[in-house]
Amino acid sequence: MVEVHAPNVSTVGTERRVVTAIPGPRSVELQERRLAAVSAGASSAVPVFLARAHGAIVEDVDGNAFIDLGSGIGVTTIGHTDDDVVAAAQAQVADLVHGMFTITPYESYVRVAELLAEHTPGDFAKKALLVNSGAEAVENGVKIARKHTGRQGVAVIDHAYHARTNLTMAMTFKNMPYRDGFGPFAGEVYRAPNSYPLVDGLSGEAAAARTIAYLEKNAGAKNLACLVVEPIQGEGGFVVPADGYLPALQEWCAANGIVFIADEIQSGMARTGRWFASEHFGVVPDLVLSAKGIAGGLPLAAVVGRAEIMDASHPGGLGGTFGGNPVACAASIAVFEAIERRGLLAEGERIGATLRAALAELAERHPVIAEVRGLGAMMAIELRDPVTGEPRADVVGVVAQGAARQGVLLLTAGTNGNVIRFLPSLAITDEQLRDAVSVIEGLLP
Ligand code: PLZ
Repeated sequence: MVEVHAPNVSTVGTERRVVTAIPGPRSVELQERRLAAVSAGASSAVPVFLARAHGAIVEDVDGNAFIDLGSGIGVTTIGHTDDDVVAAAQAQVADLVHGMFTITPYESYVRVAELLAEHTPGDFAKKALLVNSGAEAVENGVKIARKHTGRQGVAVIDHAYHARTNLTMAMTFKNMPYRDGFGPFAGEVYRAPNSYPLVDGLSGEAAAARTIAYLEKNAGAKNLACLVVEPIQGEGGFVVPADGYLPALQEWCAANGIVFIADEIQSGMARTGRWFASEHFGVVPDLVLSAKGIAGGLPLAAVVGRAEIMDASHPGGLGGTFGGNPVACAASIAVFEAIERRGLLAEGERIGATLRAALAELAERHPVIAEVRGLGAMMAIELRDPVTGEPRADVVGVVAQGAARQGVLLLTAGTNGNVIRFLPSLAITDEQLRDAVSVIEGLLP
C-alpha cells in the first residue's frame, strides 16, 4: 500500500528568475574547472551548473531559476524531486542500496517487473528485465530477439536514435555527433526510410510499403530478428508517423516472424497522455524498451514484453552489476503509484492541449514554423524557411540560447537540428508553459 509522505521541503519556487548574466559567475568558474577535468566529448548544451530543482523549475548555482522544458531529456517526467520519489528513495537508501539481483534478489525488482507488465500494451503474459540505461535496454532487446528467433539482422528506421554503445551507434541514424570517428560499428544493422509526413507527404500505408520494400531488398525478411522503432522519433525531431504506418509494420513483422520492438525510451511512461505512445497508434509491440522517466530521475531501464520471447535466453544469459538497483526500483514504484493515484496521464493531455494551442498561435504569427506536432507532453515545432523549405537550424540555435538567457531551458532535436522540442514535466502549470512560450515568441523572426 501507498504511504503518503510528508512533503519534500523544497526551497525552489514556481517562476523563472534571472538574477545574473547566463551563465552566471559561479557557473563560469565551474565551467573552467570542468573544461580542465572532464572529457571534451561530454560537452553541455547550456553551461549553467545546477544546484537544485523541484517540479518544473531548476535553479542554478548563481540563484537563477529556469522553467525546464526538457526534464533532462524526458527523465523527470513526474517532476524534479517529486515528494513521493524522494521519500521512497531516501527510505530505500537506509535499508538496502545494492544486492546484485542475479546473485541475491529483492522484492522491488520483481514489483517493477509486475508494474511494467501491467502497464505496457498487450493482454498476453509478459516478463521484464531491468538494466541501467536506455542503451542497455536496446542492447538487451536485440540480444533477446536474436536468441528467440535464431536470426541476426536488426532493422531500424531513418532518423532513429537508439544510443551510443557500439551496437546502438550502428542503429542510430545521425553521424554527428553520435557516430563520427567511433567506428567500426556492429554489423547486421539494416536501415530503411521512415514515415515523415511533413517531408514525404506519404500516407501511413504508402510509407510502410516503402519501408518494407526496402528491408525486403536489403536485408531479407527471413534474416531479421527484430525491427526496432520509436513510435514518435525523439532525437530525430519528434517525428510522428502517419496513421497506419506502425500497424502496417507490425503486421509485416508478425507475418515474417520478426520481433516488433518499440523503443519507448523517450516516448514512454506517461509522457504522451498514455502509459506508452504505442497505444496512440494501435500497435501492441512484442517488446517495449523503457528508461528515462520510469524512476523519477534515478537510473533504471527495462525490456518488457511477451513472456515466451523474454524467456528465450538461457539462465544467466542476461544481467549486469547494477541493473535494477534497489534505490532506482523503489523510486520507480513510487512513480507508477504517483501516476495512478494522482491521475497524471490526464496532466499529459492537459499539457498537450495547452502547448498545441499556444504553438499553433505562434505558427500563425511566425511562418518559420513549418509544423507543430507531437502528443501530450512531447510536442515540437519544426523550423523551415517558408519560401525555400530549407531547415532553419540557425534560428533554433538563437532561440535555445536566447531562451536560456531569459530563464527557459529548452531542447533542440532533428537530424537537421531545426526542431525545438517540448518535454516538460507533468508538474508544469499552464501558466509556466504560456510564460515559456511567450519567451520563445520574442526570439522568433
Ligand atoms: N532510445 C529513443 O531517446 C536517449 C540521449 C541523448 P540512454 N535519448 C537521449 C544523448 O545525447 O545522449 C535514448 C532515446 C531513445 C535510446 C536512448 C538511449 O538512452 O539512457 O541515454 O542510454
